[in-house]
Amino acid sequence: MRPASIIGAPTDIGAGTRGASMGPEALCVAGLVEAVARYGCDVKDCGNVAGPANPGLPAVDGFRHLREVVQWNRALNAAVYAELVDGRLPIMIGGDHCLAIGSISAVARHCREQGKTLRILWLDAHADFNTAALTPTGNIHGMPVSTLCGYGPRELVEIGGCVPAIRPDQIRQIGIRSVDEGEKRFLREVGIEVFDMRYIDEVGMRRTLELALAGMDESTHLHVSFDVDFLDPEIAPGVGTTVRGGPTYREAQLCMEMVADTGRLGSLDIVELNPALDHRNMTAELAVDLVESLFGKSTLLRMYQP
Ligand code: B3U
Ligand code: MN
Ligand code: MN
Repeated sequence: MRPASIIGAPTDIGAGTRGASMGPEALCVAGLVEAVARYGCDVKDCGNVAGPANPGLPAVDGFRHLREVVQWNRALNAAVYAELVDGRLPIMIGGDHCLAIGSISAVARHCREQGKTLRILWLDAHADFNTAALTPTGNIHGMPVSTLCGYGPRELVEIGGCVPAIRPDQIRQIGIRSVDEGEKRFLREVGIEVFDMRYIDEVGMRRTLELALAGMDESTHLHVSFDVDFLDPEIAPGVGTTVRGGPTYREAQLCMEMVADTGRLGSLDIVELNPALDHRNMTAELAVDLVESLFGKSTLLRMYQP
């Protein structure tokens, strides 16, 4: 396993509910650094990137806090890119999901420069494919995927230095179960591959992951963007926008284990953990538990080989 670097981004600037800004601290209290150290050869805790406070203002022209979101994502983009250039696996801990704009645009730039192909797994209850015209809230954490695909304000789509940062065919969305009407139409139009909860119910997590990971090879850089609201709220209540009917503990474990088996994980986001809504840090501890599987914990336990 490549050496990892943990980068905190303590902000809820793109969210509708306050509190995700406390995510990095809660994940550290739950033992994230030690957990990754157990499975990665070396872990560097880079501390937190800095950015503006949350002014709590209403949306302007379809966006809440656009200027502040740009500032946070610029700082994060630089921090993530620096770790990639150093040959390390960045783990971005948010913070809300608007931060994936900064982290994934850095990963995409690095892949272009290294001649690698990029595959993104987007684990989320939401598609995060809104635009200023489609959004019911103005919250930019509902827009990172569309922004990365080039649909968004110039200041945001240009953060990684190349527009668009990613192509729709590089992304696979898993666990989706809450999509706004206009957003749904736009997803179809652009052709994002979505494995929604109904699909997972029908074919199972194993087949879903086989398909989502298909076509990868030695030159693939795999990025996992893990929105904690992907998980069923019964096991993960500490998020701002719970949607019932998410993956169970076992399904989520299998998902992480199958990613670990590829040996291609190159970068990771852990976002939307909201300690203000959690019970005794249980959601943070669950996220850390799943990250251990992502880094290969269970491959050590795999004894029965039929
Ligand atoms: N689609 C809604 C809700 C939402 C998206 N992402 C989160 N919530 N976390 C929106 O506001 O765009
Ligand atoms: Mn999300
Ligand atoms: Mn979500």
